[in-house]
Amino acid sequence: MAKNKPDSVHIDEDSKDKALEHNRVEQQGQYLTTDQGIKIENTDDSLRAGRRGPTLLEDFHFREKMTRFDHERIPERVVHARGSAAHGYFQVYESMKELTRARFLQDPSVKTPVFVRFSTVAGSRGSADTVRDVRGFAVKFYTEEGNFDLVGNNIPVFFIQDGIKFPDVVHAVKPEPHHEMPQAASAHDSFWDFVSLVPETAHMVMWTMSDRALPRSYRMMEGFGVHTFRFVNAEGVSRFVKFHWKPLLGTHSLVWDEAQKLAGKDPDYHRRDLWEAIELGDFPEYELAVQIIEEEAAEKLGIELLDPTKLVPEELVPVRRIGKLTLNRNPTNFFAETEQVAFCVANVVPGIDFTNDPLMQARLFSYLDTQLTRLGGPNFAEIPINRPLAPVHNHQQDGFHRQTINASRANYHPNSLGGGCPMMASAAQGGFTHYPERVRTEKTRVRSESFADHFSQAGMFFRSLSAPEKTHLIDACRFELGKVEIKEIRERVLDLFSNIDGELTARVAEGLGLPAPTTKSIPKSPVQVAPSLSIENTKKDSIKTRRIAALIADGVDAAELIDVRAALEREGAKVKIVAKHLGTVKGEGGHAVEVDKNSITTASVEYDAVLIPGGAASVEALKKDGEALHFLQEAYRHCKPVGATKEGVELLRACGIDPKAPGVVTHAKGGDVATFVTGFTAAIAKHRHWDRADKDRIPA
Ligand code: HDE
Repeated sequence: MAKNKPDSVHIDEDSKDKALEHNRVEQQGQYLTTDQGIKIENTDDSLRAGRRGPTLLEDFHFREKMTRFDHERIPERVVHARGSAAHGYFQVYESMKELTRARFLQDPSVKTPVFVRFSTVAGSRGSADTVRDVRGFAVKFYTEEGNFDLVGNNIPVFFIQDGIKFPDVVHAVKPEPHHEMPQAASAHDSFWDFVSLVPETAHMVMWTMSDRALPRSYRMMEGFGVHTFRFVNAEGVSRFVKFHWKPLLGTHSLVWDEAQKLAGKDPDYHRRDLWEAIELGDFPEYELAVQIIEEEAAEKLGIELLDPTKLVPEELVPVRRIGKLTLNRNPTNFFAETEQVAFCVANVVPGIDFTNDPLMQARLFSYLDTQLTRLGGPNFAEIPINRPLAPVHNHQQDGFHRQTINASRANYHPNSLGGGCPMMASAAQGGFTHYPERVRTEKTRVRSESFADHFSQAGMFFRSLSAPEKTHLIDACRFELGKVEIKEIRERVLDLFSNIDGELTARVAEGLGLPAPTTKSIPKSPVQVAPSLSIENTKKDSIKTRRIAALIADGVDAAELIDVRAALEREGAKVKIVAKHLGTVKGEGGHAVEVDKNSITTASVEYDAVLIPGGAASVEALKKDGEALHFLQEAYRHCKPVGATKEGVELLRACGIDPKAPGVVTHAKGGDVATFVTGFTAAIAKHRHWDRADKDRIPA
């Protein structure tokens, strides 16, 4: 039916959920049918000529069932193949009117629906979650003006300065072409060969060797837009903007030994963590933050804003928190939503614009291009998860799997047959106008001189880390380069490192048994040390959602365990009772304690802290149980908080653990439970206690 008025749209937190509802199909109480709706009487036996005879071609149900199965797979993403996603909403704290005309950033009462996909980069769809890698942090905002995709990572810089090198860096890090090894790992010759020959990788390599590449949880990592974007306001004034996501639970990481063990014990560790948190109502929250840089200030900054291997330290340009993202709903179907979602850097709304960062420019092309293959043609924006809530009207048509039935005879512009519709929209009517940046220059393949410094920020990052973080980074380099087979590559990487920092080079060289090259003269960064880059300096004020294992056996002091558990859970932690067998454990005085996990199905690496409750018989049994001893020793070695009450303290001693070591909290007989809980809570909030001098002699 012809209409005179443009469609208007009212968006609230549930709009996308309601839109998806049209595509959800409930199977409960329904008959099994073919794709044509024919009811089926038997799906377990194929149609055959006689009971022992051949299957007949006319069995349309068998053929359809098998054909559909044969074609279930689509190509996995060429990078970021392994991912997990969630729905939620975004709300701005106050109007950003002065900075941008983007409508979803104007009104604090508006809840814009979002879909967020987290991912690893190098591994295949079935690879483990906890590998050393960058994590993707892609957010699709379904705004009233159309979709805005902020396709970021958990690391604020990138390996290369120009997108034309992306196929090279990805080929180098992916499994090697001759034998398709190793899976989801950068610890191999081709990656480090590339690094050693491309010095612009130096800064990002510092990040990927750091604890940032081993997040504890998708809920506990930062996100970054990486490139410099533009905010443009209604007056057409443009300012540069860097986007950040700050997790409200703080930023926390795993240790490498733990990450490797988790990859075997629970390859879905991050996916499960995200899923379970949302199911339990512990909704992950992140603040959107921006660094705003006026055009005039950009030149004086001393940092090339178009170079994606550079960040702008928070110490130089403050980070302003402008709104909050809450993830509150798991997808209904992994394939339909998480797998088929298509993010694109080019999806922006009026008020947000691009810059000439050559990496960003390449990305503006690549995403839609790859999705044409991955999602089987040009109509993937019609897939429910990708469909904007804003109305879509244009003359695009046909192609594989077209859903929309355009009703107009006029499929071109200009037209008179369709009354000139769809119409153009001026800026005042919400039309997107590109920021009219002045471009007057020659065509060239030459990179700007301002992109020449590859080392000042690599050095700044390394210098900004705490001593334990530096050691983790150095150990990571020793591990990765230790896996490199060709000695010349190791030597060339050391040579590269000698442009970054002397201590780094010397300690990595020592681990590799190679001479350390002399340190080169390292260019100075405008900020020499940026404390904000160290995870240790991020907030550590809550134990919400931390997983605590209580190791128990028959004879546990059940009354006290119940008190301690309740107190920790009041702070938002999750206490899991771990024992030799499932069912119940008999507590002192006959209390029965329900067991959550039997020790054969779980391991210390799945927890943030360990509690050893009192009870003489329980502790005596644990002392003779190798699994329990290993559990505790491993957690201690991974620098996790350990709490022990009464006889529980004896188990620490049996494991060679000093009850006075950092992050070990005890309470002797007759002690005050409340004081113990306060101390243990503070130790858990700190997440890890790196300053355990004796941890390396603990066998685990
Ligand atoms: Fe991507 N990237 N990328 N990337 N990227 C893809 O798009 C690409 C880069 C990022 O959960 C692909 O649909 C090029 C930086 C995320 O679905 C592909 C360059 C950052 C995701 C692609 C980069 C990212 C992708 C693969 C260099 C952080 C996963 C499948 C010029 C700011 C999104 C797809 C999801 C996915 C290209 C560099 C983040 C091939 C050419 C820098 C989070 O188009």
